[in-house]
Amino acid sequence: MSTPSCDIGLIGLAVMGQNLALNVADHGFRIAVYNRTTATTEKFVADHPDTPGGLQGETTLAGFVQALKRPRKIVILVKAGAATDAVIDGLVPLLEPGDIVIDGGNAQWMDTIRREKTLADQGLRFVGSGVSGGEEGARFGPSLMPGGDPAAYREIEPIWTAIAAKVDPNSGKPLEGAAPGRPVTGGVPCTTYIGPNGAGHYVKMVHNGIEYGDMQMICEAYALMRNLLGMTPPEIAAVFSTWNSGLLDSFLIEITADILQQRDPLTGQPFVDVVLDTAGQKGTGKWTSVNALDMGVPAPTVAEAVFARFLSAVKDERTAAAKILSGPKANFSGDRQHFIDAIHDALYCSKICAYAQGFQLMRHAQTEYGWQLPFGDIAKIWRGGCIIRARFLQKITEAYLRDPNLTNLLLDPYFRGEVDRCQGHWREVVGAAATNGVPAPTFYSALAYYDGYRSERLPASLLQAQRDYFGAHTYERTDQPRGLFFHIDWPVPGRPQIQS
Ligand code: 2AM
Repeated sequence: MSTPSCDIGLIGLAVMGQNLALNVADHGFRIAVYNRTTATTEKFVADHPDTPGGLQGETTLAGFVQALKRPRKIVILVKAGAATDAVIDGLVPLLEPGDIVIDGGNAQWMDTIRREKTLADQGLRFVGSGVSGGEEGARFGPSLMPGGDPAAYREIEPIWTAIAAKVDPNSGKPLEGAAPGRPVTGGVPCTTYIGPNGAGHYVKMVHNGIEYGDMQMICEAYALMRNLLGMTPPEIAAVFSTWNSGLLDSFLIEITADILQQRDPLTGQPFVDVVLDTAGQKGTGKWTSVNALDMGVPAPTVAEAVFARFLSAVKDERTAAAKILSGPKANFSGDRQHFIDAIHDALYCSKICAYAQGFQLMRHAQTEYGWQLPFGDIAKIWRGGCIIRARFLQKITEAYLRDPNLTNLLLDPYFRGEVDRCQGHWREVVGAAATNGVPAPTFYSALAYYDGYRSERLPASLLQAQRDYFGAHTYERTDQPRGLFFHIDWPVPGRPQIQS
């Protein structure tokens, strides 16, 4: 048996796995790779003979495990769910105490909690690491959200730090210029230890929930410019380009400007017009929303973004309904530049609310699951590599530096001031969207969240009275301490008296 020579191993050579393996090898680490289908491994290794660290293809799991220096570090990047369990089951009998298994897939955090416990019972260490940034991120620097045994993370930290995206320490902007074999040097790496067991995958899920919100909000801004202002896709692209050098500077705004400039190679039409308007999803936004409902945390804007995708998916029903249901005809007669600026502010405020909701979710989850999440650092590692990377995140980091126990992002002095400054425009846009029949569900939802959150008194008093009326669910009184419950006997038909 030859001496183990690999610093780390990776199982699963689909797109993400291949790109992450190349990223690791670019940084001088020798990596063993294994894939269920051997031909994929052989082709991958043959296609990349000259990486700085070196790729070592293995055709059996046993050979793969033997190629690794101890404690072994094995990244699994297969389809989340049953495939991950199948790979772990095959691997465990070949491992020795102290070895580290890292799931880099989009696992559901409860699965990660379960797997971490099962492996810990067998003396093995398990890290569930969120990996965001798609193919490009995996290749040149993703945002990494590792959770699990802290000592296990320390073992993989040099590799995680090397392969993560890097941002400028002063501006927080992602550092560019990576090329195969010439990775970015310096900068602040977009990885940090998130917390025990499923914390990393939980935070990755919330990242994706926020991403759903960000994307939908951009689409609503586009729809208002297109359908209410009658602007063409290239004109709207120019607006997004301008926005990308201001407060909204972000990867998603940047790619939106590119997309809106793109023409369809087949017809020459604006590309956005030939794409069918039905949005797909892989489920992380839904998980985020289900978890919000399970924990009883108000995260309506993220959920609204998921529902907007569902509504887009019932294309046939919408096509039929469009012929039957009436509404106002969009008609704009104001100052166009003023309204474009107002859309900017509506998008900005809605975005602040979506992030506030995402951080609220994490705040509740840490109580639910016994974590201590580093909120400021989470915002920090989202500044580069991932899909929601944005200048804005620097401000969230600063907010949590000011107050690590911040109850809600909306209460931070900076964000409070920004919403105060921009809310007039936000209300104007929501009003115009409603008046003109342009659906803007996340703009509406975020505004309702904001107004609800700042309301000392909500009509829930009436709601609770209704519950007491029909179901004797009791109520608390404004003039009595919390936790004391009262009930009055409501009239029933034929017995119309009220008693106290
Ligand atoms: P394959 O190339 O042999 O299909 C994405 O599907 C990745 O996960 C691929 O590398 C795929 O391997 C791998 N994968 C999917 N299901 C798997 C399983 N049950 N066991 C091992 N690898 C699996």
